Amino acid sequence: MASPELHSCPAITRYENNPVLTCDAVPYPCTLVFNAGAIKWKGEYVMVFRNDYNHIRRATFEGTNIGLCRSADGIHWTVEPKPVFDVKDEELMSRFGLPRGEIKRCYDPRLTVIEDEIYMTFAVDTAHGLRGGIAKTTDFADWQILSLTVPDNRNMVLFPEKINGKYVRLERPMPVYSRGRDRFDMWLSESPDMIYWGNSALVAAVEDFNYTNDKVGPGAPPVKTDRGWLVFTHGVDIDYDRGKNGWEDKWQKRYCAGMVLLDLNDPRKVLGVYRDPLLAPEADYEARDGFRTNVIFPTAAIREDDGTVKVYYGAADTVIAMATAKVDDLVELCLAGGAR
Ligand code: BMA
Repeated sequence: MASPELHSCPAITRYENNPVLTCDAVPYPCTLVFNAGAIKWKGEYVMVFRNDYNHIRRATFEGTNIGLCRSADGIHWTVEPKPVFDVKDEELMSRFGLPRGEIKRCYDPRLTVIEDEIYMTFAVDTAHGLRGGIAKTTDFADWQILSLTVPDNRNMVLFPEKINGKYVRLERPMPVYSRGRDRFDMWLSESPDMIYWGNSALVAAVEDFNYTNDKVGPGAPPVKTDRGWLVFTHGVDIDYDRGKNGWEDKWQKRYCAGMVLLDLNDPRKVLGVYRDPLLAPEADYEARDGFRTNVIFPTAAIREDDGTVKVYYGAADTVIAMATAKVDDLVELCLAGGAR
C-alpha cells in the first residue's frame, strides 16, 4: 500500500526565500550543507553546519567536516573561510585518547548555550560504531571534547539549563537486535558533569505519532516556554515500495519535523504530543531536488523576543532552510494532542 501524502501544519511558515544556506555560499570544497546547530551569541546568530564535500552525485563522497557561519538577522549568512571542526584534525581526537584512524567523520552538530558556555553535540562514525559526542568551546575554533557515548547513539541535544542540578540531554540510541529491525525512539539521560550520563528514560516513541513507523528522535535543543520544554523532533516513515528518490539508487525513507512538550521540572514527563507532522516535505528543495529527497531534519530552534521561533532544518540533505511559528501556537497544538 502506498504511504499517505503528508502535509505541513498551518501554524508554521517557511521563509519565502528558502533555502537560507546552500553550498554556493561556502568558500571551500562543499557539495551538501545541512543539519546545522544555531544559537544567538554576543549579539549575532552563529551556525555550525555539516558539509559533505566532493560528492559526485552518488552515495560516495570524500569526507565531511563542520563549517561555521554568522548572521545579523538569522537569515543572511556569511561563511567563515575554513571549516572549524574536522576529524582530519588528529590533534583534536588524540586529545581524547582515540587512536589514528578510529574516527571516520563527525557530523550533524547542534549548539546549546548553558550558563554562558557554548556546547556542541555531534555524531561520530567510528571504526567501532556510531557514537554521540559533546564538545565545548569559547571561540568556535578551539574545542574540548568532553564525552563520547558507547555505540550506537546519535542525535543528542542538550537542554539549555541544568534541571534539578543535573545536565540533561535527549538522544536516539539505535537498538536493532532487540527489536528485530531498526525502530528507534527518543530517550533522555542526565549527568552531574557532562561526562558521566545515566538515569535514562524513554521519552517519545514511534507509536506516539500518526506518521512514523521507523524512527523518532531529537531535532533541536529544547526551547523553554512558560508551559514546558518545546522539543522539535524528527520522525521517519519507511516504505519499501519507494525506489529512486534523489541521487542514490534507492531511498525509501521520509523525514518530517514534529514536536512534543515536556514538563519543565521533570522532562521525562510528556505533557503533549503533536501527533501529525509539523513540517512534511512539500517544497521543491525538500521533496524534489537534491541528494535524498523527502528529508526535513530540524536541528536548531531560536526563540525570538517577539514570541516567535525560527526553526532551522536540513532539506533533502542538501541545503539549510528555515521556518517560523508563534511559540504559543505550537505549545497549544502539543497540549491539544494529549499527554503520552
Ligand atoms: C540519518 C543521518 C542524517 C540524515 C538522515 C537522512 O541517518 O545521516 O544526517 O539527515 O539520515 O538522510
